Amino acid sequence: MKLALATPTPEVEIHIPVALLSGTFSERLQKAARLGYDGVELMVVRPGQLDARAIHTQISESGLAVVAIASGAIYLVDKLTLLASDVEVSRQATVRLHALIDFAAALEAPLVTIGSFRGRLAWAGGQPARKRLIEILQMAAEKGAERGVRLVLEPLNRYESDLLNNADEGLALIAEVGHSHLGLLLDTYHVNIEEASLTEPFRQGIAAGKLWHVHLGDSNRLPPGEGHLDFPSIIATLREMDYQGYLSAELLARPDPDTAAEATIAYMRQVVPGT
Ligand code: LER
Ligand code: MN
Repeated sequence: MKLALATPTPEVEIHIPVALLSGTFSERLQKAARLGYDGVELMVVRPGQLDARAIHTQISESGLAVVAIASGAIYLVDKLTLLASDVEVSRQATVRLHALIDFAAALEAPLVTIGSFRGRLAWAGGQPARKRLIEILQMAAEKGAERGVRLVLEPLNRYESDLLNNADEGLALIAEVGHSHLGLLLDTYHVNIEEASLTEPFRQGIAAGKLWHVHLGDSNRLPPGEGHLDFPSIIATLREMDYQGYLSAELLARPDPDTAAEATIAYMRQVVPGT
């Protein structure tokens, strides 16, 4: 099973609490490769400010794969969400999502994630906004299909989202959108808060052919092994179900971003034979 970690692209200047590794972008790539990670999940905010070709070359030279383009930092930095109270903000967020898909295609990244970037129903006028999200996702998935990029929706815990808190809800919305290029991302930290079982949601997502990405974080959002989640059971389920995606560390950079990245891979090597 392949391991990745989440780290920002060079234009992101503010601190992202769940981003790993310190130093320049190039130093972070070198560190990830040296630690033994297989890939990086890039937290992108303004793709228009990035030279995709140069980044593609830099990453290829590091020997890493770009496993996903993450949208969460867009909300943190630019306060754009797909479901915003201001229709203009929502429009700008949709344009940004399309730019992320183009950026992913340029980097040959297979996935674009949609977690906190989707916004909240409460901000966008309640239940009717769900229909708006479905339309936005249909159009974005269609663009993804043209570019060879898939989108993954991430259920978030109830304190961070009022729309999609668990795998059931995620899979239901994905079925409503009904597009081959929209799937599911499960984050072990959110699964622990919202689900009745720590393993069934993974089984369910894979059985539906929709679980394409996994975020790693322990019960306290620290590196795996530093909380009380049963990672061996999660990994056994993923193996049994022949999960083909990445496990991508997106967790609190404590005590510092390098130590958290080292602790994650050291622990995962113990519980995932062959990493
Ligand atoms: C936020 O808690 C999270 O898990 C991110 O992946 C969502 O954007
Ligand atoms: Mn996550």
